[in-house]
Amino acid sequence: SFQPFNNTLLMENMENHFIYTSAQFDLITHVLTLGVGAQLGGLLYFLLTRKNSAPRYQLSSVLSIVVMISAALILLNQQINWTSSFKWDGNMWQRGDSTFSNGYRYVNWSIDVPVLLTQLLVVLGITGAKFKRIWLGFTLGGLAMIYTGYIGQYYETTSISKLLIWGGISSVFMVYICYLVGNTIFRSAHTLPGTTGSLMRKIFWLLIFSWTLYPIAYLVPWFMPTEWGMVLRQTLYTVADITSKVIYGIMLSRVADERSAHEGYLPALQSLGWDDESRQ
Ligand code: RET
Repeated sequence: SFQPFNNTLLMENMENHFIYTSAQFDLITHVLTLGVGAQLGGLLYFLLTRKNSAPRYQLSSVLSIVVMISAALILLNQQINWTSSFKWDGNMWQRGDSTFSNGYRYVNWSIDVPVLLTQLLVVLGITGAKFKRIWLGFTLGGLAMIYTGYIGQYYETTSISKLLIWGGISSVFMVYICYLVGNTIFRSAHTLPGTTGSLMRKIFWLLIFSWTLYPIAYLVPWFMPTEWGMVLRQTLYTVADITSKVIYGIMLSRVADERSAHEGYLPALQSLGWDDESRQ
């Protein structure tokens, strides 16, 4: 059970305050490893399919590659950090000589959140002054959301009210970003060819679903301060990482390919199998 250390200076994550069974400890190790594997698989996918779409959309795959590499590194770091922060006493996993921290994730999001949102603008074909304006909203809103949450997560073992207040401030920025994303997608979706408009709407809902998992993970110390809560939190992070980065990137590259095919770009027509009249 949760062991408060009664030390307000001790700003560390709740994961450090439990003793785990081998099943609980292994589940977290494995789920963190799954995260690394998914990002590396995604990396290979984007490297190999990048050239299928027209040059103007290829930047979306390049940005996915940037996200895959930075996420694979941070998740590998989390896995190593986790396994080196506890020691096996023959019966249970006990606290070791170092501290486990989720804070690395937040700092990594400083890169991934602006990059993931920029991909949307690339695939939607938004350029010039409009690009700059929306990009600035995404990036400033994203950084404000992340850094207020970063401060808040330091309080999860000492002050739930501070956790909730910083989380609330962070959520205001998240709502703003989601509004901006929805506005950008729904305004241009009806101008897109074929099924790409409806695909973009699906991407919007995937983004809302996957992004919502992060604040739920943030709130675990409030609604489930137990060993299994910690297993849940790391699982939520991994599901969120796979959907918000890998699946999202694959869906955007599908939109890029279909748009390229509608514009007559041969490699896209060929990779989609649309060049063969008899199959259409
Ligand atoms: C925080 C703090 C609590 C309130 C809210 C949060 C939102 C986090 C989000 C993170 C998204 C991260 C992504 C990373 C991809 O690499 C900061 C947990 C609202 C939405 C997409």
